[in-house]
Amino acid sequence: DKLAVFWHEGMLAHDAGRGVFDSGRDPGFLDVLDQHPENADRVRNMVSILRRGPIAPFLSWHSGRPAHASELLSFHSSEYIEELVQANATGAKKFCEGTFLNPGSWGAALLAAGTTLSAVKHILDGHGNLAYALVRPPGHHAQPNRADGYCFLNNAGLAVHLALDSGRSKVAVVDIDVHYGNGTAEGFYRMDNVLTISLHMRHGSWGPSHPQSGSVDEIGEGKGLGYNLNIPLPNGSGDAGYEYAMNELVVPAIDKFQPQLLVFVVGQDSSAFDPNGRQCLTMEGYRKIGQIMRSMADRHSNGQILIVQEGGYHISYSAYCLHATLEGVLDLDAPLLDDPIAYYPEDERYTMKVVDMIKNTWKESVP
Ligand code: 6DK
Ligand code: ZN
Repeated sequence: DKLAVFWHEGMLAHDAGRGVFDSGRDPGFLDVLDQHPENADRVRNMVSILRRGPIAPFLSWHSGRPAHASELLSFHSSEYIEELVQANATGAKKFCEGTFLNPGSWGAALLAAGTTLSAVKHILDGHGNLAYALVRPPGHHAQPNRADGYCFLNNAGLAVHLALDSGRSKVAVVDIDVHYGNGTAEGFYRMDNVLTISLHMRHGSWGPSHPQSGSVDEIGEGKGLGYNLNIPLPNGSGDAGYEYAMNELVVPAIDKFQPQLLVFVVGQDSSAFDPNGRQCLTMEGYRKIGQIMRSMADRHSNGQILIVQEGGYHISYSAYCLHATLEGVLDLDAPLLDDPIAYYPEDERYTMKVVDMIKNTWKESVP
């Protein structure tokens, strides 16, 4: 069974601008501004590694499509959609810090939502068990009433609603983007048929961390009490910490909930090299998380997983981590792709040995 990749190059038309890492003052402090971290190039590299990397034979490619405005109302309010349509008609609008709707953005956002719907429909219609929506702009901060954190439409949330409407009675969302999936959590906060789980940077563990919520005591409300699991992890958490959190928290929660569909919300900004995160996952950790997700899907949802793309800002390592994650989900016998960057020794005993050697050499060579 191949993993179906849903993609549409129209999503490259969203240009979020430049310079979000400068001071925000006018004039800024810097002459050379970086691209907005959520740029088209990062996704171009994801497309190319999936087409040209060793995973290519295990994938099939499918075109995405724009969502109809009416399809957005399962998750979003009509007032908010009207606000987006107006902003697009007017030209451009800054919704909040780092979140710019420019000409081309609305078309891309509609494609991201529609492409995610196509991906989940592929599973719901029985065409395959594994589908990946390679989409931008991202969605997991987008709330029913509000754009937030580079996101306009909650792509994964819309897919969850389509699954529910198609007769799946329980859906679980596991979000490993380094930021809290606050929009998705909010959309399902009062529901007991959608279990939302997010692993993310603990608020306060790093200056500009986003959003300012996601603590462990936010567990849902009303009927939804106990159906939102937040796993805020300390700064610097890596492969071992994430695997432990998956096995000790996520797996038992999913086993108890017994979802009929798993939605795996992925962001490669939990990697060790991401400018927008301070966690330390490597390809190995991503591969392991992918494997764990697959084993849960095999146990509960007939192997069915919808994977939805969110953040991931290192221009090359994000693509590699995506490759590793999908390898894990495919449950291949051996890793297909070596890590080009990350190498960590077990501990620093070797460093100390080297320091001792230098100390001796220095002593012997100085007259
Ligand atoms: N910084 C995402 O990866 C988006 O989760 C992350 C959005 C991070 C926003 C960081 C931010 C500030 C805030 C105030 C002042 C300066 C900098 F949605 C995803 F793309 F997936 O706001
Ligand atoms: Zn993120």
